[in-house]
Amino acid sequence: MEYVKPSCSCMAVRDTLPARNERDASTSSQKATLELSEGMIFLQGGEFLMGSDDQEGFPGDGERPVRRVVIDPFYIDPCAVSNAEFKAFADATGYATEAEVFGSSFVFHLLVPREVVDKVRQAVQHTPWWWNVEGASWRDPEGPGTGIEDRMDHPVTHISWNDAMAYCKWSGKRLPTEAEWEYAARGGLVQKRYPWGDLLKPDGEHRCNIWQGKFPDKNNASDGYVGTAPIRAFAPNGYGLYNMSGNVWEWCSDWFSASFHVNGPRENPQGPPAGDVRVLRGGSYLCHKSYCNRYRVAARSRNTPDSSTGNIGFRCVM
Ligand SMILES: [Cu+2]
Repeated sequence: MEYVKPSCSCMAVRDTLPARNERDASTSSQKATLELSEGMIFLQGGEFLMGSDDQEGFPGDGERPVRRVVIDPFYIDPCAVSNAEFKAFADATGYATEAEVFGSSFVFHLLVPREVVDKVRQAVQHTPWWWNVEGASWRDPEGPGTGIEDRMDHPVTHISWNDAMAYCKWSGKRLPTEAEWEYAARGGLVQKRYPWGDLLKPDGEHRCNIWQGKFPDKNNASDGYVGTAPIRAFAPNGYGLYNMSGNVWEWCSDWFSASFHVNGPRENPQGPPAGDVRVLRGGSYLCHKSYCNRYRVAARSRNTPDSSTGNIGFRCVM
C-alpha cells in the first residue's frame, strides 16, 4: 500500500499494513427494522454556495473556488453515530472494525493512560503525538481497559471509512456526499466561517469542541472537553445539527481530490470516480487555529479508507 502523508497534524494514517483482501462490508444481511427516517432531519436541498476563497484555507486542501452547487433533498442524522448506536450494530452483526482486526489504532498521546503505555507500538513519524496503541478500538478508545460505559452518548471513534460503510449498509442509511455534508453544516447560512456564523466564540461562548492551549502538549480544555464531547453537546446549527464543527472528523462518501471539483459537476456532485483517500469533514477536538483550522465549515481533510484514529467518526444520511 502506498504511503499517504497525512494532510493534517490532527490526523494519522495507517501505513504499515500487511496486504489483505477487501472484506465484504456486509457481515450480516440483518436489516434494522426501525422506521428508517425516525429522528432524522429533512433538508430541502437546492442551490448553495460551496467552498471558500478564504485566505485561511490551506492551498493543497482544494477549498476553492466558491461555486454554485445544487443538491436534491435528503434526510440527515442530527448527530454523529454514538457509541450506543454502534454497539447495537456490532452486537447484532458481530462486525469487527478494522482497528479490531489490525489489533491497534491511533490514540492522541495525552489521552493514553499510564497503565496502557506499554501497549504503545510506536509513535508516528512527523506527528509524534499520535501513538499506535495495541488494543485501541471503538470499544477501548484509549487502549485496553479504557472502555466506553461512561460515554455511550459520545460519538463512536476509531472508525475507518470501510467500517462506516458497513454500519450504513446495516442501518439502511449511507454516508453523505461531501456536498451534502457542507450544505448541512452551513445550516442555511451563506458563506459563513462556522455553522453558527463568522465568530469562533460569539459573546465569548464556546460553540464547539476543539483544542485550546498550546498544541500538542497543553490542552486547557476551556470548552469543557479534552477528548470527545457528547453528541448533543453545544447548540445545534440552523438545521438542528450538532457538532458539525469539532468533536470528531466525519467521513463522506467521496474520494478526495484537491482539484476535481474546480471544473466538476455542479448538480449532486459525488467527487472523482476513483482515488486513494476519502474525504473527511468538520475537524475534531484536536484542531486549533495555530496549526490546523479545519474546523471551518468549508475545510477539508482526507485519509485512507482503512485508517482509524481516536478522533474519526461519522454521521449518516438517507
Ligand atoms: Cu485539525
